[in-house]
Amino acid sequence: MTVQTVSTRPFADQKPGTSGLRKQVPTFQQPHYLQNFVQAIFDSLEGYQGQTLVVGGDGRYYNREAIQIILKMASANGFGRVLVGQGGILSTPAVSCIIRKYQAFGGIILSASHNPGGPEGDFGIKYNTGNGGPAPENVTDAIFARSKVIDQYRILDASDVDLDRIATTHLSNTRIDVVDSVTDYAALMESLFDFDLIQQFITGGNFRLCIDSLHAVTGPYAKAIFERRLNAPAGTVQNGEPLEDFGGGHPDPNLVYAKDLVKVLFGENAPDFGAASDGDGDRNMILGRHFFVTPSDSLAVLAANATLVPGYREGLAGIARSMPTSQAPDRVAAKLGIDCYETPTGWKFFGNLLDAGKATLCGEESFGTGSNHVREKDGLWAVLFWLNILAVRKQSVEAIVQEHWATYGRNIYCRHDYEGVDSDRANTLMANLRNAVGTIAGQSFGSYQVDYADDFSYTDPIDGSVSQKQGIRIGFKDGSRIVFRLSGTGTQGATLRVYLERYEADPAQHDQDTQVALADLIGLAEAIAQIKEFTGAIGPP
Ligand code: VG1
Ligand code: CO
Repeated sequence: MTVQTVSTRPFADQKPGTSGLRKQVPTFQQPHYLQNFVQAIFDSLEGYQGQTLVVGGDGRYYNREAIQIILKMASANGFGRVLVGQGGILSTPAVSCIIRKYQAFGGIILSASHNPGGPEGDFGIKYNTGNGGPAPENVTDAIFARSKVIDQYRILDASDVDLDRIATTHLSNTRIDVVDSVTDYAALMESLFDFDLIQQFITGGNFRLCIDSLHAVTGPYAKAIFERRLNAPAGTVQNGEPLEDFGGGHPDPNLVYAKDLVKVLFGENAPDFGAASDGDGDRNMILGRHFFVTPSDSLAVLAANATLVPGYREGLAGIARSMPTSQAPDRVAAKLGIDCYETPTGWKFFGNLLDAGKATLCGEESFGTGSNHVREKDGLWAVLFWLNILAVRKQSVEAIVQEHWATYGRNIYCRHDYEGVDSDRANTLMANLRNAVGTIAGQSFGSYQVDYADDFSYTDPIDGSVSQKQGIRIGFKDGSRIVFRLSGTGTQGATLRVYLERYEADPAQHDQDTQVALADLIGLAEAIAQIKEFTGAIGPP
């Protein structure tokens, strides 16, 4: 086994987005493309010689090939040990858990999350630091800078590692441990939740649940935890075999793409509880019988009920939410007398707050919820948290949410995505908004009086780093809000995201249909941003 130094030329497009580098599979399959990015990661790090790296992915097409390349490059670059999930499988929260548990130097996650997979689908790669969380912006900036000038990479000339057998082998001086994908993560879950109580609850005959893994990474985790450890009936986990192309679907847990689950939970004789997770297992969607819980409300409900759960019995230090997430969690924080932090979109911005002990629970409107137990959002953790609360309160999901709204008021909320927009036009739309914020402030639109309008800028309270241009916010005097930003996870064209929110204090108005309740704001958003003119879309998607 010899180390080869391979000459290469930079690719200009290796700038990580909201969550790592995501491209279509053929882009990653170009000679040297993945290798360049991996070497750029290693070149931007210091002090990893002899240290441990964690590697795993969501099982999508090209996962195994990528892992073999990374193992050989990790060895050639001097890592002492690599922990890799069996079959190359590790969910994103499991990688975070393993990095922390074994005090690894960092980890590499192969995933494009909820984006479709397969030979013509998407692939992605992301570096996580020693706290288990996504690399902060100064690290991803350094990786990108390095990728633009890289001229060689190091790789071991060796045969492939058997990823399917749990065993320890060596690549030159590097120890390679193929580890069970589920064990460490499942043990962490068991340390946080009352598994005995949840087991009694879901096997007691009065409660039925359905978990949909959308043929993505959580299948083995969900089967091990729900069906084997908690004794839920076989078949509780549907679409539980990870497939390289996710069965042709989008592994995106929302009302559109998790259609099998939606059909069950909104059908006749529906179960009491349903949940789905995404490609890499960090997102979750929570459903009750004929009832959808918005992710923003979910975070608020978990926060309000946290002390019912063993891992959070002592209470919360604080809550953090991404800026476009609804302000429902802020109301819980205010009542609890704890801080609520507002961060830019992307889990990497929660890391410092979690490390500093300022926030215990975090969430994003994009079906992401998590806590200080790891440094990623965590789909199955959220499902277990809900089940633990349900097992204690013995009420329906809908009743718990209705009661929450009666106590705190309801932040009626939705997000509209305008996909496949021409990038130049999308950038012009945002530039126009940016130029207009100064004049929008102070204006009135019908009954809506603008309270503030700005382009969100975040100063990290721990390290003082500043992240600018994180989305246009227009806040109204009655607490309503419209937010505009462009997605940073897509691989083709641009996606405009419009986030809409209105606060409703009156319980008699809480059963309103979301789109109806937000109709005025939707119209306003379209007019202010000239969405029709720039995207060609007639009405919300
Ligand atoms: C989206 C979500 C964001 C999330 C990110 C990664 O980003 O809006 O909240 O953190 O995906 O999630 P964007 O830039 O497309 O809006 V995942 O589960 O794709 O790693
Ligand atoms: Co994800």
